[in-house]
Amino acid sequence: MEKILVIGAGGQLGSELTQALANQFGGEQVIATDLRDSARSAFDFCRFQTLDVMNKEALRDLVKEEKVTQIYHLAAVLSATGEKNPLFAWHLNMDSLLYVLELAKEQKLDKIYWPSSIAVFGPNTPKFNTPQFCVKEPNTVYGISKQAGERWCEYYFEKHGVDVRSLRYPGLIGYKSLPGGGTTDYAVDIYHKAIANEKFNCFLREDSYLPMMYMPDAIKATLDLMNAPRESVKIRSSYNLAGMSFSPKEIFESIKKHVPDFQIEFNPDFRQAIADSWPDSIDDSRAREDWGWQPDYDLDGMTTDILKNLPSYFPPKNTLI
Ligand code: AKB
Repeated sequence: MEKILVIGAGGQLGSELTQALANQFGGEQVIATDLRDSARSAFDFCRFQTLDVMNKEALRDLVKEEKVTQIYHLAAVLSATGEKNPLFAWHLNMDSLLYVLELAKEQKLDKIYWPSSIAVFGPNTPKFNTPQFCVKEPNTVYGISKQAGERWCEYYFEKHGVDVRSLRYPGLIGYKSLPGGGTTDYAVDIYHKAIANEKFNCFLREDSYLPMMYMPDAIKATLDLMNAPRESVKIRSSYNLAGMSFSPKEIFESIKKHVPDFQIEFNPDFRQAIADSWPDSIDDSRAREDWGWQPDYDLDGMTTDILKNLPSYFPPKNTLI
């Protein structure tokens, strides 16, 4: 019987992935953990415990007491926040991964999931249809920690047989939770402004293309990878993964089809340089070949779904319900 531990469950990805894991394994088999006790109320469908992943003794105790078999380690400082406190971001992102990998080796855990990101790529990476294997040279602390993390994952697989699996997520867009501290987060905020009938102030240029993915596709990819037979998972650093690519202007136009009066202005800030260092689009053919990856959503399909569902999760401020 699998026992699943999700670290950083209260985050944008964690809140939806934990629900999907509870659906697959049963709520009693899933322990959601987060640094903040306030996250507890979102996890009435599974078990919840507060956990600071930097407290490696507490982590080890929990894994041993609960006979955990799989860890999904989602806690991280993202790209924009990471630049404000680089040493803290490095410390948190790197040390926590090493604690989890060591624990997996020591306790002979079945599987580990750890998210990587398109942030592993940098200004010298081919920008279009970025290949799985190419020059990386990331220039954000988040990207550097993800690249180093990928090397550690592969190392623990090769040297210690730890079954660690990973995806290089594009910008993730969902309506059920708020993101925190990423460069791609404008593509979440813009929907909130649209349903509130407010003008959107975009921190990227109108033509700044980035790889993106709708959350249901990200959840599907994660479960598909984790449920794939061990021998099908041939890449143990992290898989390139693609859903769609668009610019701020294109997402604005997609929303305008539903909200004709919606307005936008562009005021690029320090996050523009981060976006400029990342690819426009990603070649994910290895994920398609090795474990059958196929996205379901394009930009307009995502926009329609978000605008239909977002108001019930985050009612716009100026609407009485
Ligand atoms: C970020 O913008 O930092 C993240 C990412 C692309 O990993 N969404």
